[in-house]
Amino acid sequence: MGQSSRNSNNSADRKNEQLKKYRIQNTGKRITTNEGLKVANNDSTLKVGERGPVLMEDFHFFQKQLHFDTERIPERVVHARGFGAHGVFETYKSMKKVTKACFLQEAGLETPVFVRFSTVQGGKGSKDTARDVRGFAVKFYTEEGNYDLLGLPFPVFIVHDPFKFVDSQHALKPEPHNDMPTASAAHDNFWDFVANNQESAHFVMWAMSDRAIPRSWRMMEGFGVNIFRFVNEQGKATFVRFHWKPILGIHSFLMEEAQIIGGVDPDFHRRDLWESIDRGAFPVFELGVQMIGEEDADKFDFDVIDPTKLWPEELVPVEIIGKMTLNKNVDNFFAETEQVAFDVTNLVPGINFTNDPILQGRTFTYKLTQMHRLGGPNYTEIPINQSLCPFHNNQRDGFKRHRIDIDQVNYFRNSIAQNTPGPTSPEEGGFLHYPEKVEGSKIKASSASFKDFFSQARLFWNSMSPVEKLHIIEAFSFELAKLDRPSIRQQVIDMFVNVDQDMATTIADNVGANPPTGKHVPVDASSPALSQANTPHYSFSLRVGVLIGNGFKGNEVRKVIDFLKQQGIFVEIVSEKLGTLSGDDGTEVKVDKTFLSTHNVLFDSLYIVGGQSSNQLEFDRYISEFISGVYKHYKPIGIATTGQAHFQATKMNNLAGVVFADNSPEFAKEFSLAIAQQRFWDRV
Ligand code: HDD
Repeated sequence: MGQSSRNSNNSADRKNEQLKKYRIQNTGKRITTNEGLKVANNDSTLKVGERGPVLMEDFHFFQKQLHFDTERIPERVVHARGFGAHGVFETYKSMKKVTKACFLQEAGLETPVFVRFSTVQGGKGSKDTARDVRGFAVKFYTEEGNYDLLGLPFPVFIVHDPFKFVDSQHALKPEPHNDMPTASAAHDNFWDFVANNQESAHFVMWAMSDRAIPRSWRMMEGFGVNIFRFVNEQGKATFVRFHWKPILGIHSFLMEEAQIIGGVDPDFHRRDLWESIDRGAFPVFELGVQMIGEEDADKFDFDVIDPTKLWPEELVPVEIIGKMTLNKNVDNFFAETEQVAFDVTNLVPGINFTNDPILQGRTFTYKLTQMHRLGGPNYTEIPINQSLCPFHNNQRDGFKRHRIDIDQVNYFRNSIAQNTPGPTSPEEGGFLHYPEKVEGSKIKASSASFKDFFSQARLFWNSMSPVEKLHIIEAFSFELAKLDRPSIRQQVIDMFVNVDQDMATTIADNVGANPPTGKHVPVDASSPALSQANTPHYSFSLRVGVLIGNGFKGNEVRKVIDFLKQQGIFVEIVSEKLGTLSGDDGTEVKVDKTFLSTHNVLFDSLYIVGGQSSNQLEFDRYISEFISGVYKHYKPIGIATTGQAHFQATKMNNLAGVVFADNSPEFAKEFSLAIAQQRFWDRV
């Protein structure tokens, strides 16, 4: 097989084509049993007389009911709540020099992908906006088989030995005696685990930071966390870590917003993804790689295969090598998002394992969980999991086997089929494990080089802006205040003094613990790439709520709304009742949401127009409630000439980020710039 035929071709629609034959349209069809029998009655069970008992003979009823009784499958143990979308990955430049991975060989190659974003702690029905590490799982349907890149929005893991993974997740999940709390780590078990497994310090700093409450999955970074190897045609290996960089920048909610949204719209993130794809505002992430030559591995003050450490971008730059565009929503949540099965061992030639212990520990576990969830070993035949290239081997049978293997031979080596299906040489695209030389005694131990738990946790702290630091302190104070046991609070304070004395002392004061006595580790370095203060800001696809009643100034409001929409801003009209509102010149606007059916936390900004209403008092009260929420959360507010009355400057506020139509000829432009800025932290 030549090189070019192993490459992904440019048909991003191939997965779509493959799925097409499974898409069934039921509308307009006659109802049948699952065996295809047309039925004459679809309203009632079969009974003896109208009021008589139901008969066993009613196989149609039984099939319908029995199917319902079994229509749930086990939810994922962790990452249970998630949502997926289809897309395409485009390679920017050839990576031939470092990897023979087929989909990275040439600029312009396109590979279909399926992505599933998830939360970890909560069950399938929990809220999207929980403070949590998330999942960012990408399946590339390459010409050489499926390649899965499973990521998190943090670059580091909670433990460095997979033996403790189960403990960490048990401790994170709701406490077993009362199954509380849902989708939250704010409980004794989690923090007890943290204090007694101090390698978690770095991960916990990320979990307490704004990274754990993203504004949108579209504005969230993804990290492959584990350390992989790129391997080129010559067999030369390079250590590699993967990064997804959202082109909209990295943005977060405030803790209070995330908590309120958990109640008023628990589906916020999936709705945000769905709506942006639906409106053609496709989420885009660039793929970056950090690479360290094997010969340079010893040059750093951290062990490069330690998954609780990051490689600072200032030391090891991120090279951008492609982009992923999510451009199609699923047709059916269960068939696609729920049945998609990711596996860290889904590799292609050119991408290989290292001795990163967490990666090693993950290698067998995904297959088992998919077999358990999806009812046996044939889950790779489910349409969303099928590879684009055909598969051939001698595995047979098992629950729900779809394919009909027509060969007599189902073993290797054989003479009947001339030893086929047979292996492929590495030169022709056969996968080989990297022939790393290893030696040593069998011991149950972790490397001493992994045991600096606090230097990078402090590097992270040093890299935060003052606002981000404040948010970390608030998050710790919130979580620790919820614990039942003062002793755990104290253990956590005494642990995190190693990261920063002031931070730990302030938290101790907030939660009634004793001030810590220790000192933080002597690290002054920072990594500006870790701070969200340095991320790009755009107004594109942010949500603006227009609070409006009848009698608005048609000309003024129309121009502003048109301008915002031209910038790709999502505009929603909010008023007291659904229906149509009229302006002074006959301009009409359709109301999208009522004050009751939405909430100020669901908007990135407000445009206050005001107007008349049948219940003026109530109308004005709602507007002032919306304003005070959005003002409190530092978000931009635009005030139309008619909206002025709703917004009084006082000695108590400095009006940062509030734009008035009255004193600005370029109001729409200024307002959209304020929307792009997103937060005005200097507001009082
Ligand atoms: Fe894992 C799911 C990512 C460590 C065992 N993992 C899962 C998902 C992601 C990750 C994104 C969700 C996939 C989906 O949407 O269906 N996991 C990671 C990363 C890790 C990591 C980046 C560390 C670097 N995981 C890890 C360890 C183990 C597991 C150490 C066990 C030894 N992970 C699982 C699992 C899950 C899973 C139990 C649950 C649901 C599933 O696999 O499909 O097998």
